[in-house]
Amino acid sequence: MEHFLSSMPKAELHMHLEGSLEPELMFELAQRNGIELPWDTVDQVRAAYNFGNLQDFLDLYYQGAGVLQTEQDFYDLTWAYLKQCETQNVIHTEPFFDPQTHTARGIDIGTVISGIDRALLHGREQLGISSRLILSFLRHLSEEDAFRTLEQALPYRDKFVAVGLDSSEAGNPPAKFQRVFEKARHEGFLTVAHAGEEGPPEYVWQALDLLKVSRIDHGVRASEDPALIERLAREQIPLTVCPLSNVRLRVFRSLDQHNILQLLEQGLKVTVNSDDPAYFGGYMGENFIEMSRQLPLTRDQAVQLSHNAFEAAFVSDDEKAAML
Ligand code: ES4
Ligand code: ZN
Repeated sequence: MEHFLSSMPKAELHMHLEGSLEPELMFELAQRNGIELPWDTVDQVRAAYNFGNLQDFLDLYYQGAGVLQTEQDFYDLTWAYLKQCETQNVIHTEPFFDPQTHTARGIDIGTVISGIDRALLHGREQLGISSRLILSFLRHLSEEDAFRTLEQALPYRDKFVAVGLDSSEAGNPPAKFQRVFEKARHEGFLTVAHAGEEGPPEYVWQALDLLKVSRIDHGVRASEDPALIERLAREQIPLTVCPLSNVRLRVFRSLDQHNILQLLEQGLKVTVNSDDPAYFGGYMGENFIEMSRQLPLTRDQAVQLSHNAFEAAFVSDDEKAAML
């Protein structure tokens, strides 16, 4: 089974590039850029990854991202992730990046996008991994800040296909970003949003009705609302579920308590993703393998989960047909 899961072609639709920063690269970039880190060793960094909740994680994640300064740093970060994809048979990926994490530190959005885009291009040419980039707004900041970020990104509009919404969910409902998402759609971008991770089912309804999202990131708390489950199933709205992330951030007590297989059996278009692989214990391969160890995952279900991701990808029908 584990060999089957490793060799199965996979697509990833929910991962944050800043969340693929492994401690080894964090130290290398800190040294290269003359930045002091609050840890002395890789082991100390990993020991700090004992999160009580989403906010604990985000505090560390933003601190780690501080070592990313130059175009080459963003290239190296993205390239390291793509090399992991290669070893795990991830043949298509749609990563997020958080421009505000960097522009707030005085880094130009062009530096960020150019480094990422150069690595994604290289990944297509050298590794045969297709990709689409998603710009994600930080929801703990204001809608005005998101508008400014979208304006700054428009000169690079051909480098990303969608906008998303991440960071602290509770208290920052999708409704707060209705106007900036409308502007993004008007500019031709698709939309997605994190909803129903720590936030209530109501936030999933808002993401659908107010932000007109094509996919819901996480969405696992939809199981608390039968009418919402019915809608997600009827409209075949993809959910980008992140099993190891949900356990590390204590959305579920353990993987054997996760509802991913129930959601799948209820007819929802569920996918498996790594979210922040450097922080949550693994990439796509580890997510599938840990699921098979702790849940009664069948081969047919694994194939269905993988197939769903290709179907939910932001690529043309012709490109899908070539990947499937
Ligand atoms: C995130 Cl797991 C998660 N939730 C919300 N925002 C995030 N950014 C990076 N990972
Ligand atoms: Zn996420």
